[in-house]
Amino acid sequence: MGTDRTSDGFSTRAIHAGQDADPATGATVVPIYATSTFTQESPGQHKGYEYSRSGNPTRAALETALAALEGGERALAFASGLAATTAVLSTLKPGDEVAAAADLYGGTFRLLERVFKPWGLVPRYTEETGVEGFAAIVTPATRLVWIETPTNPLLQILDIAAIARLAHDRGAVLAVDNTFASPYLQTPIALGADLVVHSTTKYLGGHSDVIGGAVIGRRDLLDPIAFYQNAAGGVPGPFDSWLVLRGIKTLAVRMERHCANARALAQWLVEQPQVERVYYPGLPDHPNHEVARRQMRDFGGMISVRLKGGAAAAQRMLTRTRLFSLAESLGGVESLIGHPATMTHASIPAAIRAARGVDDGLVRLSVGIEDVEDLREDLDQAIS
Ligand code: P1T
Repeated sequence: MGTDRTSDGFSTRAIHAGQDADPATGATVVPIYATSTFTQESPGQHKGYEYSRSGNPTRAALETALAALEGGERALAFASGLAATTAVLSTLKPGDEVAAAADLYGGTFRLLERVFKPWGLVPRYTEETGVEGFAAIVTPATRLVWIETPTNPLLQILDIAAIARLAHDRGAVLAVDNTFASPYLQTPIALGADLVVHSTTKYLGGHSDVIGGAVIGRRDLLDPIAFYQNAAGGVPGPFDSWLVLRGIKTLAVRMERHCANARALAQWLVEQPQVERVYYPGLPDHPNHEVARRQMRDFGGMISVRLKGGAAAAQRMLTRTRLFSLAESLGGVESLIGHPATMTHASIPAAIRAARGVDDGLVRLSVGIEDVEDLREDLDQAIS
């Protein structure tokens, strides 16, 4: 558990929040408590832990660190980002409505449409990135507004403060999936959001070696989610918790390099004759560049790109990179290239995807922290 160090700067919190020396042994780094259970002195008399589904010291350290980084009162860690999303949606009742931005990770859309809709939840989507789009789909039955920003995969930027005001005026809760930004670039709770959700698989873990998720927010909203976490049981094991905790320590320095590399590549891509459109919130002509400037510290490591040759050109680029690995996921130190239509967003029906601009011509880049000249050369030879 350890102290939360709320008054310290971001990097100090990343390295120290929840990460005091181990009380049992003095270990400087939080140990991997690989134990399913904890010996009690007498029934009900123990040192705060009984059984690792209900609580584990390594996971508790991660949860304290995550709460400190997002500025939330409490955090809960899950076995995946989708397990975290499931936990939030499970606090709703059949008949409740969710108002969501249309540009979403494909797995989140699949969860809403194919798991929670049959169960009775009513999801509604807006294609508009402005607050008016949400105003049009929020009804008296709306309990939850759900957004990603930047969005996956079109890198749209949504105004968290404005959408939080609308949600609260209409009696709903705003949850922000902060996976693409990470808490280093953006803290939605400070902007008015009620809940933050993460796939810790991405920038928080940072090394493409673990699957995890988290929910962060106020204690009153987290209490029913904590009940669900223990009752339903989708928790991360101690080793996975430790990997995320280890990744978090270097989040600030990694994000700075991700952002610098992505900015340089986005500016270079715009100049290339083969390129039709570059989606990057740091470009001055991005439709929501000003909102991004206001609510983010920098513009992130994700770029989407559309080539002039359409699907065929996209296919060539996807199979020709040597440094960028053709793979799902994002946010690791190594650069990845992906095809949302057939990979991360394949679970969205083709007609809906195409109408939203996620078609066969779209390529997504997760820019890693390698030398930017090498990354530029790789993209250059792949599109030439
Ligand atoms: O994969 P998992 O840890 O369960 O996280 C799901 C998830 C949630 N939210 C966002 C914004 C995401 O991007 C993801 C997972 N996304 C990918 C695997 C991807 O390549 O886009």
